Amino acid sequence: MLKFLSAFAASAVLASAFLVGCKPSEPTPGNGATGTSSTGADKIKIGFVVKQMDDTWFQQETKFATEKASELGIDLLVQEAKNGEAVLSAIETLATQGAKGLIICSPEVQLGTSIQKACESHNMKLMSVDDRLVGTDGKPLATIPHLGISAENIGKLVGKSIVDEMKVRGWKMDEAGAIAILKEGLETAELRVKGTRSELEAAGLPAAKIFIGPWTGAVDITAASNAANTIITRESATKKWVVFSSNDDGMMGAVRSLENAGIPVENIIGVGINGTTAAQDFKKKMQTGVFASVLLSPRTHGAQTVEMMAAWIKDGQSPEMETYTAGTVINRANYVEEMKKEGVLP
Ligand code: FCA
Repeated sequence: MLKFLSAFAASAVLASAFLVGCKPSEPTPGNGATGTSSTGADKIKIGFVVKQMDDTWFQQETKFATEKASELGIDLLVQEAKNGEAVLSAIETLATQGAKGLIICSPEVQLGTSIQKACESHNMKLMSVDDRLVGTDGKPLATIPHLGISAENIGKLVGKSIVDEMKVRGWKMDEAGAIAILKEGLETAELRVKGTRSELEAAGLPAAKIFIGPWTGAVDITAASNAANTIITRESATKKWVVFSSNDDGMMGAVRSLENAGIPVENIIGVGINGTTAAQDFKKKMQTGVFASVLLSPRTHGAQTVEMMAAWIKDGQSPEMETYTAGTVINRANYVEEMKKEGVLP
């Protein structure tokens, strides 16, 4: 069954679930008779493995996950794994530490089957967050519960925000070029970019002026900037640009490249996804090419997956197989208010 949650409805669900159902268990006190200490040796342990701690999204998500875990009396073991090898060794370490479950945003979703097998061999329950795991055939592994964003809809929100701002600035639809920084082969990224693209094309931006910059290697701001440079050099006749990607980092790398190439900020409309990294630009006194972002809910992704995994381990209650969250457009005018509502510091 699919479950769609708005970020704020999800918070409400979390809050009410906590009030009615989830009595936080007390940490098990030390017991002199058996020699156990009060260091948490008896607590349920859950691993939370993420692909990229330099993306502020994962800093926030793991922070909320850790807070929820301590509220539930669970030991959350957070680890960064930047490649497939690191994921598989993290699973072994977690098993040695006695973890009963794993929540993962894998750097390589194509490793899905190996991750699933490794978890099964250690009797560890498995859920994915953000990036859905795929099998050897490239199709999502439907037997692994997943919580992610409603990717195509959020991509459409990005597209609408770009089109609205193009109108405000009085741009003609066919005079602008678009740069999309895309991690190919990652379903959530492909869907986000597809959603934005469809809005731009529907508003009259020619498909031939949408340039995809493949985001390879480290998938960070620098790599996005490098991918954009190739396009900017080739398309030097284009003087007005819109920029989008699967997240803030991709968009911001391309915006920085345009700014460095001497394109004035009033000729750049960059709209990201996540919100937390884009907000660093909203804080700057002078306007930059970063115009807006879609604020997601790291609280829902971190806290709710921990809550679901805890209920699965403790009460045998299986999680929803698919849960999708929504987002809210933020810009210089509303980011402080919206981020406070979401519990993330602007
Ligand atoms: C992906 C992106 C992150 C974040 C998350 C919800 O993992 O890489 O930046 O947008 O989805």
